[in-house]
Amino acid sequence: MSIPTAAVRLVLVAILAGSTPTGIVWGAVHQPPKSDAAKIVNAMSAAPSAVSRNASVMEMAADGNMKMLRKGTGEWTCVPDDPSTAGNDPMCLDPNAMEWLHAYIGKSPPPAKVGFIYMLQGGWDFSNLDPYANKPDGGKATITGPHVMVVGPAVKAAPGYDRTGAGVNTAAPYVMWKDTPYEHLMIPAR
Ligand SMILES: [Cu+2]
Repeated sequence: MSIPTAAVRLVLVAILAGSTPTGIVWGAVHQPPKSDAAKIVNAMSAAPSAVSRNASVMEMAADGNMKMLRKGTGEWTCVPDDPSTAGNDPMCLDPNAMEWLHAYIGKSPPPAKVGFIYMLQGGWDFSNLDPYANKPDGGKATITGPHVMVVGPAVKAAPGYDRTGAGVNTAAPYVMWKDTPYEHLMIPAR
């Protein structure tokens, strides 16, 4: 894989120019990337370039099927912003985390493995309790800044992570979707 072309970089500048510097308002004005090139740049922004440079980029369709936008040479997979949420939430996943993601999409039990996910652009979730919520908890979405995630059944009941649920302080390490098969650790990276 080569470095992004000038055209792709221009798209990135356009994406950045469309956002405001304040996190919360920024989520409200976010425009999901439209072209494949823009989706690839967006997906790669979820992780350090040393990770995303060689990653495959796959888009998740509404039916849960994954579409390959770019085949990478590395083990990691980056997924662009989920257009069904108001925030910019691309991610880069290791192979175990991809298995976990597929289990979540298919509503099947996740494998007994530990996976890792980068979300350095932040995350936007309808609910910190319900993995399949499609409206905000009590009118309030769970919005997290740049973070990494540890997924898999082994993280259940890990000490040191806030299990408040709805209304959790997302600036400190916390548990998302507690007491569900998709319980995972959310760890702010900044
Ligand atoms: Cu996340």
